[in-house]
Amino acid sequence: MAASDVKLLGASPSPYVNRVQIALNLKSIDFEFLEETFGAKSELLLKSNPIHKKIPVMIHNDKPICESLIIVQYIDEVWTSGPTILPSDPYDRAMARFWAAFVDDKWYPALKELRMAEGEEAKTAALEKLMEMMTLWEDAFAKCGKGKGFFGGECIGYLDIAFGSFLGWLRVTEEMGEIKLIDEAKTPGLAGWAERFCSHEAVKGVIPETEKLIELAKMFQARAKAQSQN
Ligand SMILES: N[C@@H](CCC(=O)N[C@@H](CS)C(=O)NCC(=O)O)C(=O)O
Repeated sequence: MAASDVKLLGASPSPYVNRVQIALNLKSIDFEFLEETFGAKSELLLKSNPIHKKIPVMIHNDKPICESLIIVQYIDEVWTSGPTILPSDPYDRAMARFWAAFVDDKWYPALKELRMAEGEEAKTAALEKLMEMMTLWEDAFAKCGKGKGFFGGECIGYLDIAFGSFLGWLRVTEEMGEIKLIDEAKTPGLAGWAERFCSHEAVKGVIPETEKLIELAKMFQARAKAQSQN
């Protein structure tokens, strides 16, 4: 597949964009990365994703595909020769989709809530909620991974990509809040998985360094504060 056939509209700090980068890397597909400027939306983005106006958008042979998880599934369906991303067993596939939806609907909003929480009471409540979810993840890892190294089993799969793409932002929350969310003692399965995931060839260099994300997080916080005072 020629490089010009696949374009990705995105921004490196976005975990949703990182999902698509990882899936394309896994399948060894060359693509052109079109970096969107933070706070501005290019004409191409508005034209390609007029409904949500969000990144990522993948343009394949001039046809836009939106929504990160839909793009990852599309990649798996189009490039069947590379490693398989979705589990082949229908039940395993259903579970991977269930937990991937949990990332977007419940877990990431809870992580964000903790990062933005102000005051001890709000922070403690948000942390408690998130720690309960981390226990659920430890259990889901054992069940989905069936004792192997990844949620997808021997290899990185759909749920690894869906959840793992948020590890950079998880570390930001840990460092800024001086807390531990993935812990050798409490969540040993996840701790080993996070290490393996981040050092995988398809992932290395995709998830930005924590320091860079912290700078961005501070900017978001300052902006949210300024907006709430206006
Ligand atoms: N559900 C979408 C979420 C994508 C998303 O929230 N993208 C953010 C960047 S991290 C964005 O484009 N935000 C711009 C906006 O909300 O206007 C997906 O999975 O692709």
